[in-house]
Amino acid sequence: MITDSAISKSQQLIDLEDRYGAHNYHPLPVVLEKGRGVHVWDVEGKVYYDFLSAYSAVNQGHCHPLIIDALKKQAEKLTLTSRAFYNSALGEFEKYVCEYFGYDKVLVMNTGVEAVETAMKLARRWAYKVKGVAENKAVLIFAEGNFHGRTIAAISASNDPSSFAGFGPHLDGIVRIPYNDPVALAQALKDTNVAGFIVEPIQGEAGVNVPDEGYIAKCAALCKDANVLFIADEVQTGLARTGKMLCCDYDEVRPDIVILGKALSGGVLPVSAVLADDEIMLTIKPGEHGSTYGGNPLACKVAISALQVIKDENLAHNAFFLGKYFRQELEKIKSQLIKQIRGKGLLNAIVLNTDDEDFGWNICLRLSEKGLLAKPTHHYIIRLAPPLVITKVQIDECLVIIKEVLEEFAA
Ligand code: IF1
Repeated sequence: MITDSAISKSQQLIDLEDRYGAHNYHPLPVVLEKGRGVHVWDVEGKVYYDFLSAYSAVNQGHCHPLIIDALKKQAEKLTLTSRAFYNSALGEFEKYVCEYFGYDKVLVMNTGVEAVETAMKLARRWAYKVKGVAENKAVLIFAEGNFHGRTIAAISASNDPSSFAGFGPHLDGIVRIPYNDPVALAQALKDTNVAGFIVEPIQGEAGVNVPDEGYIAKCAALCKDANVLFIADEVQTGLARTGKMLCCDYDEVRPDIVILGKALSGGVLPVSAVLADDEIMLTIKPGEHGSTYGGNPLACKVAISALQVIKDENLAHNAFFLGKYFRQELEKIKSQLIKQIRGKGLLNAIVLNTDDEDFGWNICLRLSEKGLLAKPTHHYIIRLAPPLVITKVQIDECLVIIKEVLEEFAA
Protein backbone atom coordinates (compact mmCIF):
# COMPACT_ATOMS: atom_id res chain seq x y z
CA MET A 1 0.00 0.00 0.00
CA ILE A 2 1.30 3.45 -0.86
CA THR A 3 1.01 5.76 2.10
CA ASP A 4 1.09 9.54 1.94
CA SER A 5 4.56 9.61 3.43
CA ALA A 6 5.90 7.43 0.62
CA ILE A 7 4.93 10.06 -1.91
CA SER A 8 7.12 13.16 -1.97
CA LYS A 9 5.65 16.43 -0.79
CA SER A 10 6.15 17.84 -4.29
CA GLN A 11 4.21 14.96 -5.85
CA GLN A 12 1.35 15.40 -3.38
CA LEU A 13 1.07 19.09 -4.30
CA ILE A 14 1.29 18.32 -8.02
CA ASP A 15 -1.50 15.76 -7.63
CA LEU A 16 -3.59 18.32 -5.75
CA GLU A 17 -3.32 20.86 -8.59
CA ASP A 18 -4.04 18.14 -11.10
CA ARG A 19 -7.17 17.04 -9.24
CA TYR A 20 -8.69 20.47 -8.50
CA GLY A 21 -7.15 22.91 -10.96
CA ALA A 22 -8.14 23.44 -14.57
CA HIS A 23 -5.68 21.73 -16.90
CA ASN A 24 -4.65 24.87 -18.78
CA TYR A 25 -0.92 24.52 -17.98
CA HIS A 26 1.77 21.87 -18.15
CA PRO A 27 4.42 22.98 -15.63
CA LEU A 28 7.81 21.44 -14.97
CA PRO A 29 7.47 19.11 -11.96
CA VAL A 30 8.97 21.56 -9.47
CA VAL A 31 6.91 22.95 -6.58
CA LEU A 32 8.26 26.27 -5.32
CA GLU A 33 7.61 27.79 -1.93
CA LYS A 34 10.20 30.51 -1.41
CA GLY A 35 12.08 33.07 -3.48
CA ARG A 36 14.76 35.66 -2.90
CA GLY A 37 16.67 37.57 -5.55
CA VAL A 38 17.74 35.22 -8.34
CA HIS A 39 16.90 32.09 -6.31
CA VAL A 40 13.80 30.02 -5.62
CA TRP A 41 13.41 27.03 -3.28
CA ASP A 42 11.13 24.03 -3.71
CA VAL A 43 9.14 22.35 -0.94
CA GLU A 44 11.95 19.84 -0.41
CA GLY A 45 14.35 22.72 0.22
CA LYS A 46 16.28 22.41 -3.06
CA VAL A 47 17.52 25.76 -4.37
CA TYR A 48 17.42 26.85 -8.03
CA TYR A 49 18.49 29.74 -10.18
CA ASP A 50 15.32 31.15 -11.71
CA PHE A 51 15.94 31.64 -15.44
CA LEU A 52 12.30 32.34 -16.22
CA SER A 53 11.74 35.20 -13.74
CA ALA A 54 7.99 34.60 -13.89
CA TYR A 55 8.12 35.47 -17.60
CA SER A 56 10.06 38.65 -16.79
CA ALA A 57 7.77 39.85 -14.01
CA VAL A 58 10.50 39.56 -11.38
CA ASN A 59 13.19 41.63 -13.11
CA GLN A 60 13.98 43.13 -9.68
CA GLY A 61 14.47 39.66 -8.15
CA HIS A 62 12.11 37.64 -5.98
CA CYS A 63 10.68 39.36 -2.92
CA HIS A 64 12.79 42.47 -3.28
CA PRO A 65 12.97 43.87 0.28
CA LEU A 66 12.12 47.46 -0.71
CA ILE A 67 9.12 46.42 -2.80
CA ILE A 68 7.88 44.05 -0.09
CA ASP A 69 8.31 46.86 2.42
CA ALA A 70 6.15 49.17 0.29
CA LEU A 71 3.57 46.39 0.02
CA LYS A 72 3.48 45.80 3.79
CA LYS A 73 3.24 49.49 4.68
CA GLN A 74 0.37 50.16 2.30
CA ALA A 75 -1.37 46.84 3.06
CA GLU A 76 -1.85 47.96 6.64
CA LYS A 77 -3.29 51.30 5.59
CA LEU A 78 -5.59 50.94 2.58
CA THR A 79 -5.69 48.38 -0.21
CA LEU A 80 -8.68 49.11 -2.44
CA THR A 81 -11.22 51.87 -2.80
CA SER A 82 -12.43 51.33 -6.36
CA ARG A 83 -12.28 54.31 -8.71
CA ALA A 84 -15.61 55.58 -7.42
CA PHE A 85 -13.48 57.65 -5.04
CA TYR A 86 -10.04 59.21 -5.20
CA ASN A 87 -7.23 57.54 -3.27
CA SER A 88 -4.07 59.04 -1.80
CA ALA A 89 -1.62 56.88 -3.81
CA LEU A 90 -2.96 56.92 -7.38
CA GLY A 91 -2.08 60.51 -8.29
CA GLU A 92 1.41 60.03 -6.86
CA PHE A 93 1.96 56.93 -9.01
CA GLU A 94 0.46 58.54 -12.12
CA LYS A 95 2.81 61.53 -11.84
CA TYR A 96 5.75 59.25 -11.09
CA VAL A 97 5.22 56.91 -14.05
CA CYS A 98 4.39 59.71 -16.53
CA GLU A 99 7.59 61.57 -15.63
CA TYR A 100 9.60 58.33 -15.61
CA PHE A 101 8.68 57.57 -19.24
CA GLY A 102 7.85 61.06 -20.50
CA TYR A 103 4.16 60.83 -21.38
CA ASP A 104 1.21 63.17 -20.65
CA LYS A 105 -1.03 60.51 -19.15
CA VAL A 106 -1.25 56.95 -17.87
CA LEU A 107 -4.18 54.53 -17.60
CA VAL A 108 -3.63 51.91 -14.90
CA MET A 109 -5.00 48.37 -15.19
CA ASN A 110 -3.96 45.01 -13.68
CA THR A 111 -2.80 42.31 -16.07
CA GLY A 112 -0.79 42.70 -19.26
CA VAL A 113 -3.64 41.62 -21.48
CA GLU A 114 -5.94 44.24 -19.95
CA ALA A 115 -3.41 46.88 -20.89
CA VAL A 116 -3.31 45.46 -24.43
CA GLU A 117 -7.12 45.65 -24.57
CA THR A 118 -6.96 49.21 -23.30
CA ALA A 119 -4.48 50.14 -26.04
CA MET A 120 -6.74 48.53 -28.66
CA LYS A 121 -9.72 50.53 -27.39
CA LEU A 122 -7.70 53.75 -27.27
CA ALA A 123 -6.47 53.25 -30.83
CA ARG A 124 -9.98 52.61 -32.11
CA ARG A 125 -11.37 55.57 -30.20
CA TRP A 126 -8.57 57.85 -31.47
CA ALA A 127 -9.26 56.68 -35.03
CA TYR A 128 -12.92 57.71 -34.73
CA LYS A 129 -12.53 60.92 -32.73
CA VAL A 130 -9.27 62.33 -34.08
CA LYS A 131 -8.33 60.64 -37.35
CA GLY A 132 -11.89 60.61 -38.64
CA VAL A 133 -12.33 56.94 -39.53
CA ALA A 134 -15.99 56.00 -40.17
CA GLU A 135 -17.75 54.31 -37.24
CA ASN A 136 -16.92 50.58 -36.86
CA LYS A 137 -14.40 50.62 -39.70
CA ALA A 138 -11.18 50.92 -37.68
CA VAL A 139 -8.44 48.38 -38.41
CA LEU A 140 -5.63 47.28 -36.10
CA ILE A 141 -2.48 45.74 -37.57
CA PHE A 142 -0.63 42.97 -35.70
CA ALA A 143 2.48 40.92 -36.51
CA GLU A 144 2.45 37.19 -37.16
CA GLY A 145 3.85 35.20 -34.25
CA ASN A 146 2.61 37.76 -31.73
CA PHE A 147 1.63 37.03 -28.17
CA HIS A 148 -0.47 39.67 -26.40
CA GLY A 149 -2.37 37.58 -23.85
CA ARG A 150 -5.38 35.34 -23.56
CA THR A 151 -8.57 37.42 -23.89
CA ILE A 152 -10.81 37.11 -26.95
CA ALA A 153 -9.37 40.33 -28.40
CA ALA A 154 -5.77 39.22 -27.89
CA ILE A 155 -6.30 35.74 -29.31
CA SER A 156 -8.15 37.25 -32.26
CA ALA A 157 -4.82 38.85 -33.14
CA SER A 158 -2.93 35.57 -32.81
CA ASN A 159 -2.05 33.17 -35.61
CA ASP A 160 -1.02 30.42 -33.16
CA PRO A 161 -3.76 27.74 -33.16
CA SER A 162 -2.99 26.80 -29.55
CA SER A 163 -4.08 30.35 -28.64
CA PHE A 164 -7.07 30.93 -30.92
CA ALA A 165 -8.39 27.58 -32.15
CA GLY A 166 -11.72 26.50 -30.73
CA PHE A 167 -12.43 29.89 -29.16
CA GLY A 168 -14.14 31.58 -32.12
CA PRO A 169 -15.83 33.62 -33.38
CA HIS A 170 -12.99 36.09 -33.30
CA LEU A 171 -12.82 39.87 -33.41
CA ASP A 172 -13.23 41.89 -36.62
CA GLY A 173 -10.97 44.69 -37.75
CA ILE A 174 -7.69 42.86 -37.35
CA VAL A 175 -5.04 42.49 -40.05
CA ARG A 176 -1.87 40.44 -39.64
CA ILE A 177 1.42 41.02 -41.45
CA PRO A 178 4.75 39.17 -41.26
CA TYR A 179 7.02 40.26 -38.37
CA ASN A 180 10.27 42.02 -39.20
CA ASP A 181 8.90 43.14 -42.58
CA PRO A 182 8.56 46.94 -42.98
CA VAL A 183 7.51 46.49 -46.63
CA ALA A 184 4.51 44.45 -45.53
CA LEU A 185 3.66 47.16 -43.02
CA ALA A 186 3.89 49.89 -45.69
CA GLN A 187 1.51 47.84 -47.82
CA ALA A 188 -0.98 47.34 -44.98
CA LEU A 189 -0.86 51.04 -44.09
CA LYS A 190 -2.37 51.93 -47.49
CA ASP A 191 -5.76 51.21 -45.93
CA THR A 192 -6.87 54.62 -44.61
CA ASN A 193 -8.98 52.95 -41.90
CA VAL A 194 -5.92 51.75 -40.00
CA ALA A 195 -5.90 53.03 -36.43
CA GLY A 196 -2.74 51.46 -35.08
CA PHE A 197 0.06 48.93 -35.42
CA ILE A 198 0.58 46.89 -32.24
CA VAL A 199 3.93 45.13 -32.01
CA GLU A 200 6.38 43.52 -29.58
CA PRO A 201 9.90 44.98 -30.05
CA ILE A 202 11.12 41.39 -29.52
CA GLN A 203 8.64 38.54 -29.78
CA GLY A 204 8.81 36.56 -26.53
CA GLU A 205 6.46 33.65 -27.00
CA ALA A 206 7.63 33.24 -30.60
CA GLY A 207 10.97 32.24 -29.04
CA VAL A 208 12.81 35.50 -28.38
CA ASN A 209 12.48 36.53 -31.98
CA VAL A 210 14.77 39.56 -32.37
CA PRO A 211 13.99 41.65 -35.47
CA ASP A 212 16.63 43.25 -37.70
CA GLU A 213 18.30 46.37 -36.42
CA GLY A 214 16.22 49.42 -37.24
CA TYR A 215 12.95 47.52 -37.68
CA ILE A 216 11.19 49.39 -34.90
CA ALA A 217 12.44 52.76 -36.14
CA LYS A 218 11.24 51.97 -39.67
CA CYS A 219 7.83 50.87 -38.41
CA ALA A 220 7.40 53.96 -36.25
CA ALA A 221 8.32 56.23 -39.19
CA LEU A 222 5.94 54.44 -41.55
CA CYS A 223 3.11 54.77 -39.01
CA LYS A 224 3.81 58.45 -38.52
CA ASP A 225 3.66 59.08 -42.28
CA ALA A 226 0.36 57.20 -42.51
CA ASN A 227 -1.18 58.96 -39.48
CA VAL A 228 -1.41 55.64 -37.66
CA LEU A 229 -0.56 55.01 -34.00
CA PHE A 230 2.63 53.08 -33.35
CA ILE A 231 1.90 50.94 -30.29
CA ALA A 232 4.62 48.98 -28.49
CA ASP A 233 3.72 46.00 -26.33
CA GLU A 234 6.60 46.25 -23.85
CA VAL A 235 4.91 43.97 -21.31
CA GLN A 236 7.78 41.51 -21.59
CA THR A 237 10.58 43.55 -23.20
CA GLY A 238 10.13 46.64 -21.04
CA LEU A 239 11.48 47.72 -17.68
CA ALA A 240 15.17 47.01 -18.28
CA ARG A 241 14.81 43.38 -19.40
CA THR A 242 16.49 43.89 -22.78
CA GLY A 243 19.23 46.20 -21.53
CA LYS A 244 17.38 49.51 -21.95
CA MET A 245 14.47 50.83 -19.93
CA LEU A 246 12.24 50.14 -22.96
CA CYS A 247 13.32 47.96 -25.86
CA CYS A 248 12.16 50.73 -28.25
CA ASP A 249 14.95 52.89 -26.76
CA TYR A 250 17.43 50.94 -28.91
CA ASP A 251 15.79 52.53 -31.96
CA GLU A 252 15.28 55.88 -30.22
CA VAL A 253 11.59 55.48 -30.84
CA ARG A 254 8.96 57.03 -28.61
CA PRO A 255 5.83 54.99 -29.33
CA ASP A 256 2.46 56.77 -29.47
CA ILE A 257 1.23 54.21 -26.94
CA VAL A 258 3.38 52.08 -24.59
CA ILE A 259 1.94 48.98 -22.92
CA LEU A 260 3.56 47.86 -19.64
CA GLY A 261 2.87 45.03 -17.20
CA LYS A 262 4.75 42.21 -15.48
CA ALA A 263 7.79 43.84 -13.78
CA LEU A 264 5.83 47.04 -13.16
CA SER A 265 5.15 45.48 -9.76
CA GLY A 266 8.32 43.38 -9.47
CA GLY A 267 6.20 40.24 -9.41
CA VAL A 268 4.30 41.24 -6.29
CA LEU A 269 0.79 41.77 -7.66
CA PRO A 270 -0.75 42.40 -11.08
CA VAL A 271 -0.17 45.98 -12.21
CA SER A 272 -0.27 47.10 -15.83
CA ALA A 273 -0.35 50.48 -17.50
CA VAL A 274 -0.85 52.23 -20.80
CA LEU A 275 1.05 55.44 -21.50
CA ALA A 276 0.02 57.99 -24.11
CA ASP A 277 -0.29 61.72 -24.68
CA ASP A 278 -3.49 63.72 -24.17
CA GLU A 279 -4.62 63.66 -27.81
CA ILE A 280 -5.00 59.89 -27.49
CA MET A 281 -5.75 59.33 -23.82
CA LEU A 282 -8.44 61.98 -23.45
CA THR A 283 -10.58 60.38 -26.15
CA ILE A 284 -11.87 58.04 -23.43
CA LYS A 285 -14.32 59.83 -21.14
CA PRO A 286 -15.56 59.06 -17.61
CA GLY A 287 -17.49 55.81 -17.45
CA GLU A 288 -16.16 54.45 -20.73
CA HIS A 289 -13.35 52.20 -19.47
CA GLY A 290 -11.93 50.93 -16.19
CA SER A 291 -11.43 48.10 -13.74
CA THR A 292 -12.33 47.49 -10.08
CA TYR A 293 -8.72 46.90 -9.04
CA GLY A 294 -7.06 49.20 -11.58
CA GLY A 295 -5.10 51.94 -9.83
CA ASN A 296 -5.65 50.56 -6.34
CA PRO A 297 -3.44 52.16 -3.68
CA LEU A 298 -1.60 48.92 -2.88
CA ALA A 299 -0.66 48.45 -6.54
CA CYS A 300 0.35 52.11 -6.87
CA LYS A 301 2.76 52.05 -3.91
CA VAL A 302 4.24 48.73 -5.03
CA ALA A 303 4.70 49.98 -8.60
CA ILE A 304 6.46 53.18 -7.53
CA SER A 305 8.87 51.09 -5.49
CA ALA A 306 9.36 48.55 -8.31
CA LEU A 307 10.24 51.34 -10.78
CA GLN A 308 12.50 53.04 -8.26
CA VAL A 309 14.46 49.80 -7.75
CA ILE A 310 15.04 49.47 -11.52
CA LYS A 311 16.61 52.94 -11.55
CA ASP A 312 18.48 52.78 -8.24
CA GLU A 313 20.07 49.41 -8.97
CA ASN A 314 20.93 50.25 -12.60
CA LEU A 315 19.16 47.13 -13.79
CA ALA A 316 19.10 48.19 -17.45
CA HIS A 317 22.86 48.66 -17.36
CA ASN A 318 23.36 45.29 -15.64
CA ALA A 319 21.08 43.53 -18.13
CA PHE A 320 22.89 45.14 -21.06
CA PHE A 321 26.40 44.14 -20.03
CA LEU A 322 25.72 40.77 -18.41
CA GLY A 323 23.46 39.87 -21.33
CA LYS A 324 26.24 40.59 -23.78
CA TYR A 325 28.66 38.52 -21.70
CA PHE A 326 26.16 35.68 -21.30
CA ARG A 327 25.53 35.35 -25.06
CA GLN A 328 29.24 35.61 -25.78
CA GLU A 329 29.95 32.74 -23.38
CA LEU A 330 27.03 30.66 -24.71
CA GLU A 331 28.48 31.09 -28.21
CA LYS A 332 31.66 29.42 -26.98
CA ILE A 333 29.83 26.18 -26.17
CA LYS A 334 30.73 23.90 -29.03
CA SER A 335 27.77 21.62 -29.55
CA GLN A 336 25.94 20.40 -32.61
CA LEU A 337 22.79 20.68 -30.50
CA ILE A 338 22.90 24.47 -30.63
CA LYS A 339 21.46 26.01 -33.77
CA GLN A 340 21.50 29.61 -32.60
CA ILE A 341 21.98 31.84 -29.57
CA ARG A 342 19.88 34.99 -29.68
CA GLY A 343 18.52 37.75 -27.51
CA LYS A 344 19.02 41.22 -26.13
CA GLY A 345 20.04 42.14 -22.62
CA LEU A 346 18.91 39.34 -20.33
CA LEU A 347 16.12 38.12 -22.63
CA ASN A 348 17.88 35.27 -24.41
CA ALA A 349 17.27 31.92 -26.02
CA ILE A 350 19.10 28.84 -27.17
CA VAL A 351 17.56 27.50 -30.36
CA LEU A 352 18.14 23.75 -30.48
CA ASN A 353 18.96 21.70 -33.51
CA THR A 354 16.34 18.98 -33.18
CA ASP A 355 13.19 17.40 -34.57
CA ASP A 356 12.48 15.68 -31.26
CA GLU A 357 9.24 17.05 -29.76
CA ASP A 358 10.44 16.37 -26.21
CA PHE A 359 13.97 17.68 -26.54
CA GLY A 360 13.57 21.16 -25.06
CA TRP A 361 11.47 19.73 -22.26
CA ASN A 362 14.06 17.05 -21.43
CA ILE A 363 16.87 19.58 -21.38
CA CYS A 364 14.86 21.81 -19.03
CA LEU A 365 14.14 18.82 -16.77
CA ARG A 366 17.86 18.09 -16.56
CA LEU A 367 18.67 21.77 -15.98
CA SER A 368 16.21 21.79 -13.08
CA GLU A 369 17.85 18.71 -11.56
CA LYS A 370 21.11 20.63 -11.67
CA GLY A 371 19.51 23.68 -10.06
CA LEU A 372 18.50 25.94 -12.94
CA LEU A 373 14.89 26.60 -13.93
CA ALA A 374 13.98 27.42 -17.52
CA LYS A 375 11.03 26.58 -19.74
CA PRO A 376 11.07 25.58 -23.40
CA THR A 377 8.94 27.38 -25.94
CA HIS A 378 7.91 25.62 -29.18
CA HIS A 379 9.70 22.49 -27.86
CA TYR A 380 13.06 23.44 -29.40
CA ILE A 381 13.76 26.90 -27.96
CA ILE A 382 14.97 27.42 -24.39
CA ARG A 383 14.36 30.90 -23.05
CA LEU A 384 16.97 32.12 -20.57
CA ALA A 385 15.87 35.19 -18.64
CA PRO A 386 17.15 35.48 -15.06
CA PRO A 387 16.22 38.32 -12.71
CA LEU A 388 18.23 41.41 -13.65
CA VAL A 389 19.87 41.56 -10.21
CA ILE A 390 22.02 38.56 -11.16
CA THR A 391 25.81 39.00 -10.78
CA LYS A 392 28.65 37.95 -13.08
CA VAL A 393 29.76 35.28 -10.59
CA GLN A 394 26.26 33.81 -10.62
CA ILE A 395 26.08 33.97 -14.42
CA ASP A 396 29.34 32.05 -14.58
CA GLU A 397 27.95 29.39 -12.26
CA CYS A 398 24.86 29.06 -14.46
CA LEU A 399 26.96 28.86 -17.63
CA VAL A 400 28.69 25.81 -16.15
CA ILE A 401 25.33 24.11 -15.54
CA ILE A 402 24.06 24.90 -19.04
CA LYS A 403 27.30 23.71 -20.62
CA GLU A 404 27.31 20.45 -18.65
CA VAL A 405 23.72 19.65 -19.59
CA LEU A 406 24.24 20.40 -23.29
CA GLU A 407 27.36 18.24 -23.32
CA GLU A 408 25.50 15.42 -21.59
CA PHE A 409 22.76 15.46 -24.25
CA ALA A 410 25.28 15.67 -27.08
CA ALA A 411 27.01 12.51 -25.83
C1 IF1 B 1 1.04 32.78 -19.56
C2 IF1 B 1 4.71 33.57 -23.28
C3 IF1 B 1 5.96 35.08 -21.92
C4 IF1 B 1 3.23 39.12 -23.16
C5 IF1 B 1 3.13 40.25 -23.97
C6 IF1 B 1 1.01 40.74 -23.11
C7 IF1 B 1 1.03 39.64 -22.26
C8 IF1 B 1 2.16 38.82 -22.29
C9 IF1 B 1 4.25 40.62 -24.88
C10 IF1 B 1 -0.14 39.35 -21.36
C11 IF1 B 1 2.19 37.64 -21.45
C12 IF1 B 1 3.01 35.55 -20.84
C13 IF1 B 1 1.79 35.08 -20.15
C14 IF1 B 1 2.19 33.70 -19.67
C15 IF1 B 1 3.19 33.20 -20.63
C16 IF1 B 1 3.82 34.46 -21.10
C17 IF1 B 1 4.84 34.42 -22.08
F1 IF1 B 1 5.36 32.43 -23.07
F2 IF1 B 1 3.50 33.30 -23.59
F3 IF1 B 1 5.29 34.22 -24.27
F4 IF1 B 1 6.11 35.98 -21.05
F5 IF1 B 1 7.00 34.80 -22.62
N1 IF1 B 1 2.03 41.01 -23.93
N2 IF1 B 1 3.09 36.76 -21.50
O1 IF1 B 1 4.33 38.34 -23.21
O2 IF1 B 1 0.17 39.58 -20.03
O3 IF1 B 1 -2.12 39.16 -19.18
O4 IF1 B 1 -0.39 37.44 -18.84
O5 IF1 B 1 -0.27 39.63 -17.61
O6 IF1 B 1 1.11 31.95 -18.65
O7 IF1 B 1 0.10 32.85 -20.37
P1 IF1 B 1 -0.71 38.91 -18.86
